[in-house]
Amino acid sequence: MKKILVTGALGQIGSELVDKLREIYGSSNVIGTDIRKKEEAAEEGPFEIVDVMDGKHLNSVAKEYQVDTIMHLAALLSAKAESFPRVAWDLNMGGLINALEVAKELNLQFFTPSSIGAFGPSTPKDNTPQDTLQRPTTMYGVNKVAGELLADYYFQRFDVDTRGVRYPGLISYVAPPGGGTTDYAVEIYYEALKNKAYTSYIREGTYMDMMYMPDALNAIIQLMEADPDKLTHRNAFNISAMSAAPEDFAKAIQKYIPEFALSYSIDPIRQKIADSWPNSLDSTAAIEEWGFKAEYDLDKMTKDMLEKIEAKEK
Ligand code: NAD
Ligand code: AKB
Repeated sequence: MKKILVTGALGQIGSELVDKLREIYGSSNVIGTDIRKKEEAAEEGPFEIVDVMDGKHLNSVAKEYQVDTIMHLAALLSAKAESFPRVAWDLNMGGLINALEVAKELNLQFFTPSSIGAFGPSTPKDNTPQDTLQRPTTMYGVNKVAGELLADYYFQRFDVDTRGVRYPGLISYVAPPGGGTTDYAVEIYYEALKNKAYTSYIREGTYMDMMYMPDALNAIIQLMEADPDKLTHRNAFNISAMSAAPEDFAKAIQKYIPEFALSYSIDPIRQKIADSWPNSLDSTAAIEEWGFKAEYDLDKMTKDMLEKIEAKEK
């Protein structure tokens, strides 16, 4: 049985990942940690306040609970990182190396997500290969490329069992997104139900890869349980479920809310970030090496998102 510590556990991914891991491995075997506390309901299992910038404390909590795995999620996302680049560097790199050091010292399996943000304007835009040019022009992207390399380094140099994926924009209804470029693809569903209209800060025709949260969570579990002998790429597997632009979301929503109207008011900072990212990723390596498969396309996700948000907001 695994015993897993999750950092950044109250964020968009962590809020659902911790519950899913607890269903699989048992509540007492998943230790949620974050720099802040949950406001509303009590946690269903162990939870500790941990600032990932304090490596000693992270180490002592991992030791106290005798975990064998660390899933490191604490980070600043792309739009926020562009507003606070120095803070992003300190957290995204400092937190990561602290978590890797804990994994090295305590001999833990390690997971951390990279992103489509690890690519830049000179990367091939369509069906972006697994191994290709990575010259991102955002602080978030610089952090993600450095993070991919650092996780590879800890595997090669110290034999830490590091694994990771490059997530697309993630869409979910449980916790709000934390300040990324792809957040519009979550907001659009809430606004569709509330106001039957949405003003997108991303321009028409801007394609980015997206994925529904259940597929993102399954990917973590599958990759972490994969036979290590089959993994050629350990960190930063491209994974993709759909490539979509704002008008594609609008069309999918209009099947359920015909009067839904989409308008645009472009945010130049987030548009510039989006323009520097790929349109779609090639997931062949993830499919071949550990059997990655996405269950949700845009239509199936849209139906589920609208139903779940409606039920939640009642
Ligand atoms: P998020 O912003 O929703 O959550 C991050 C969490 O980290 C928050 O709960 C925050 O309180 C916590 N945190 C911030 N500073 C901390 C600190 N010093 N110590 C401990 N905790 C701290 O992020 P997310 O969307 O859940 O993303 C998690 C990881 O996945 C990040 O590495 C992100 O880059 C990556 N990722 C996310 C997406 C996405 O669409 N959500 C896509 C690609 C990659
Ligand atoms: C962001 O927009 O910053 C994230 C990501 C794709 O990494 N959703």
